[in-house]
Amino acid sequence: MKTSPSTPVPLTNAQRQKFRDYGFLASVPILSQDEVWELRDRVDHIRHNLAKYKSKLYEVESAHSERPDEVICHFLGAWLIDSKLRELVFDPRLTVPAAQLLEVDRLRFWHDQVFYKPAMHPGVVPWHQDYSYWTRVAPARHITIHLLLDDADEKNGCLQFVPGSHRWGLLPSLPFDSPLEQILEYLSVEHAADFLPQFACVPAGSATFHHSHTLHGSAGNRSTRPRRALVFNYMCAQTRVADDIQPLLRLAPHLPVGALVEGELFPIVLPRLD
Ligand SMILES: O=C(O)CCC(=O)C(=O)O
Repeated sequence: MKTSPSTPVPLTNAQRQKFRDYGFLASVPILSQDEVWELRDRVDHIRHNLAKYKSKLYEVESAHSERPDEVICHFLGAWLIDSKLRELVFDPRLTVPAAQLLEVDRLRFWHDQVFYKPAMHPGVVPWHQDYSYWTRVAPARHITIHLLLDDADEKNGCLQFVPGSHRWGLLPSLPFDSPLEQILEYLSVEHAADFLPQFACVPAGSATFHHSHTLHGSAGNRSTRPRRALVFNYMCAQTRVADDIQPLLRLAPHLPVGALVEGELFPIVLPRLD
């Protein structure tokens, strides 16, 4: 069967079971080589012009702006600026497997992220669970897709996951510039014994999928290659506001507690409504 570039390959039952058991799935091919090259250029353009684009993004990691030689580049909201990134948010190659793994029929977009690790850079992403940063919305039914724009391996700081940690309950959130292993201070004796990270070596154009409670992080880049990744965060369509002390994202309208998280910034991506 001939498939168009945007045709998703459904995940197998074995892949879905692996996600349920371990809390992550690697590595799923998504992009063609041409798309990878194009996206590298687009992401690099935004990164080189962060001062210009800052007001159009949800967030630029302040610790990186202050200490770029120590903290990696991380920003949210590039889908608002770049048309190809916007298309990807709705791309069935991302949304269909995400809905399959989340076990939902309707999927809503939460936000995107870019993580850029320059060559020979010490910056880490400390061990964390994504939902520890998202408790202002509920229920906790979210999934993260980490899509590589460079081959990622141990040397250039690929993502690492702790299998089974999605069943450990919610741990505290830590600042982005914390040391890699800070979370170990908060683990019970049992969980510390089960803290057995696995490296996710993933080629450019492929992605990992992880559960909102799976512990993950990444070490510094000891290679002469950059490690660029696009991240797409999705959630179930019924997600509601749990805390309305401020808007959920910098450019988002204020939604009251109990309101559905909906509107232009939080579109339904599956089924496609166009
Ligand atoms: O790219 C990284 O090293 C971290 C990514 C991450 O934390 C995420 O995808 O949730």
